[in-house]
Amino acid sequence: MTDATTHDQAEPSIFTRIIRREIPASVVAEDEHLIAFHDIAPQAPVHVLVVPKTEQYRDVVELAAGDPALLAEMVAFAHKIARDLADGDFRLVFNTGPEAGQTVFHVHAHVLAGGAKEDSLG
Ligand code: DGP
Repeated sequence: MTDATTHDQAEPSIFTRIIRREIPASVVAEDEHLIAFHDIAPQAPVHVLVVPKTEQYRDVVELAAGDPALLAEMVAFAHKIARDLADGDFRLVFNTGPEAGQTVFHVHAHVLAGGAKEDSLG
């Protein structure tokens, strides 16, 4: 069975299209394996998506099984973004499966943080 949410997509994911610069995004960091850009519908003062450039893994469960080192890179990337854009503290959310709210089946982490360093009460 195929539908818009299966992994065997003939079409590149929306995130692959951002990686290829086919559609615009506000990119905050990028390296050989990962890209990070602001979420189009932010749920926190800082809401950045960290996305592997490979679209081999549909969710964090597949990624953890297939390439745990890349998952560790995502965590380190998220920490750097939280330090650069906020006070260093952050939530890391991996929606996993449609019933949990996952809508893009190209693994990604939501980095949610408090905002500008000068706004921090800490
Ligand atoms: P999830 O629900 O966990 O699959 O998160 C997908 C997120 O991707 C959602 O918060 C909105 C974001 N998103 C979807 N399309 C685009 C886009 O074209 N640009 C950007 N920047 N974010 C997008």
